[in-house]
Amino acid sequence: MATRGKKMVERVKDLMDKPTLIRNIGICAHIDHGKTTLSDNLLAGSGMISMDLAGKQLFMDFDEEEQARGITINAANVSMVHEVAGQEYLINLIDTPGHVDFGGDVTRAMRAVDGAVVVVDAVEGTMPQTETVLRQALRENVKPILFINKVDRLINELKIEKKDMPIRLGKVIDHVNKLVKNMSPEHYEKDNWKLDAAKGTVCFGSALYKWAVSIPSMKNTGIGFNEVYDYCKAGNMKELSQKSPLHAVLLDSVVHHLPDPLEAQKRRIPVIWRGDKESKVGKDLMTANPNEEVVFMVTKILTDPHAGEVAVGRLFAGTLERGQELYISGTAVTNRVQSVAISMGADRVEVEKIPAGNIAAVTGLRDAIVGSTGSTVRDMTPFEAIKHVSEPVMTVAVEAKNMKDLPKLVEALRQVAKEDPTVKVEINEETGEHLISGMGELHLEIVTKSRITRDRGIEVITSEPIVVYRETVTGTAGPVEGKSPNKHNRFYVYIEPLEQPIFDAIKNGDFSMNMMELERRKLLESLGMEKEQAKGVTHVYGTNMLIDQTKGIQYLKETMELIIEGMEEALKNGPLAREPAQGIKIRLVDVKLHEDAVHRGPAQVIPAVRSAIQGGVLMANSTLLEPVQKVFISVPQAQMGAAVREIQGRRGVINDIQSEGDMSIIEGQAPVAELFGFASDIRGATEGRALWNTEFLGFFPVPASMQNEIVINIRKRKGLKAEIPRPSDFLE
Ligand SMILES: Nc1nc2c(ncn2[C@@H]2O[C@H](COP(=O)(O)OP(=O)(O)OP(=O)(O)O)[C@@H](O)[C@H]2O)c(=O)[nH]1
Ligand SMILES: [Mg+2]
Repeated sequence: MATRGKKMVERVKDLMDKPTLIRNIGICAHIDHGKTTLSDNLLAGSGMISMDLAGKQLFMDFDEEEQARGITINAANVSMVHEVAGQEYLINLIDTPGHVDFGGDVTRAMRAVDGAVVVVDAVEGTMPQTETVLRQALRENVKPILFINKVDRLINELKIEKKDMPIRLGKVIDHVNKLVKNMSPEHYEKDNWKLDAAKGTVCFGSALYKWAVSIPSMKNTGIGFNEVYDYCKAGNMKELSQKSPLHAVLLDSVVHHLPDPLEAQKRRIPVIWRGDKESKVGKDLMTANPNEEVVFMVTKILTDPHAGEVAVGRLFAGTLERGQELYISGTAVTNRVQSVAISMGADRVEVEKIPAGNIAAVTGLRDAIVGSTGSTVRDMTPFEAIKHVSEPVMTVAVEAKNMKDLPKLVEALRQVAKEDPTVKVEINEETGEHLISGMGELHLEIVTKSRITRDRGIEVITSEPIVVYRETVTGTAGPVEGKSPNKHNRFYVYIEPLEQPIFDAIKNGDFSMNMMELERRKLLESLGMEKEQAKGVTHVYGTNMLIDQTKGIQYLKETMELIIEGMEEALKNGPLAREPAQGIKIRLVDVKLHEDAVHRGPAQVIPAVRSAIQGGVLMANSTLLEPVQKVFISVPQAQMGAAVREIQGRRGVINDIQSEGDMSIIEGQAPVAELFGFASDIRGATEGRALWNTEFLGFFPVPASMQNEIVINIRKRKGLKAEIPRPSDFLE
């Protein structure tokens, strides 16, 4: 690998500044559909690993935990060169995980790439995560092509007949097209992103046995479905893979149908960057101009035992070089670029410079977190935040086993939070009991066992996971008066539920405070907000909105920062159970301020605003929300009843049951709180015959009859007064 890698680097370097010869692609799919095996094929095709090892080495699953569990946990990057029709191309590839707990890595990878190879298992067909990854790609304006994998299983295990093969495969394509069309009619129709075998945007094959075909490839190789069928039946896939190798067929499709960075950035910048497209830097972003200011977005942070922290991301403009000072969004500082490198799976190879349109690994950006924009431009409008589809639903408390590890643990937790924005960390240096929230049990296990104990040698005691709740309002209240401790400042607010369409727009990134003001107002009005209110939107915190509807109040402008701080304090830990608040609209309608700045400082304004909001929330029918997951179960007919009962017994709902041959596909949903232990229960109930997976659905109100009890339990656990709080606890 070392020598192969070296030569490769030289070839990569030669192509880096020829954007039309670059493709930045992500491999994404439902769990186990064969992404990493497919990536091995491409690596072998480029000569980076031996063809014999492809499919066994799982080069991109270089973490020992990944090898041990047989799943991908981390998205991994590699740059390689392929020759297509006599021309060399640079392929920057990201292999993403399929397990839902690591879905955040897929979302982040989609920001770095321009095209996606969506892999679908020919036997399983499209699955819940297929839908999710497609949605993520489309949202980022990343163009998909389709690879239908494991076709060998269709022939050798399912033993379908030759004539049924095109029908069966056609069904998968139709289904994927239906998804694309529903999710994004514009992409489907206007951009012509419909997947079309005749055009070559669909390939069929077997990553394990290293062959593939597409309609264009059939014309060149003479290998079509008939031949594929015969080779598979004859157990001679080796010859098939020589006549029609996967890497050649698929990369042909990648090169012809996925956009180069020049074409892609024109289309992608408007959705991922809200700054002025007509400005100098706006134009440079749209054209991936390598000769101007640097604009880099960090999509992944790795900790390397030697190099320390490595920020990997997409360079959208300028050329990265050692020694550059980059402003890091969200901080007041600059960081000096210490090295720039290209990624080679677990390894990185340092290079002199990397021009726009590539994926780069940079050291020295110690203040960057995943999602940061690093730029030579001061006050650069940052890229839009990466919107994750799932939210943390579970929390564990961790404590250092040895006192001496206390500071190291705090440091490790800070680092974990920087690397993975889907992990929420709450550090409590007083009690030493820190909270880590994540997507699920596996996610939390990886954070505690791999990231903290294995990578950093810190032994910890971890609690059982507990559910994360949210608070919101379903009624309205106001005007609620909040008084400052010195009584000289008063704030009057209305508390209301935020309109659902606006809530959704914030969640999926259609709305952002980075938008130009007029554009922002227009959007809010189109989503049903009154003009007056849309004009007053001052701050968005999570999915909560502060609207200033006051007029001509002296000193208000200079006080606004403190008001915002008060809002954030009130909503970070809601008044009901100190869980985060969501979907609350706060309208500030009147303010009285002391004319002397000394008497309207932080110690006065923050508590006044905070208490008005906390009291107001409790008056507006405060409601506790719990996370709910979709549950998909595939089980033989005979065990269907038992599987259904497993969901229903957990305050669950069955949404759909379909049968396919002898199998039933059950789609339901249930609260996370009830799903602990589901794995072993469903195994027991169905004699181990059920295949199942879950996906985040959202936060929903707990049953009204249970709310008080749950609130009191959370409060007890947190050491709060074991009573339902009242508005008067916050207001005078
Ligand atoms: N029969 C057959 N098995 C395959 C094929 N491709 C992959 N597999 C097997 O499917 C399993 C999963 O393959 P991976 O490549 O790890 O799948 P993945 O999509 O990367 O999985 P995650 O990253 O964990 O989501 C492995 O046991 C592979 O050997 C194929 O074309 N045919
Ligand atoms: Mg994988």
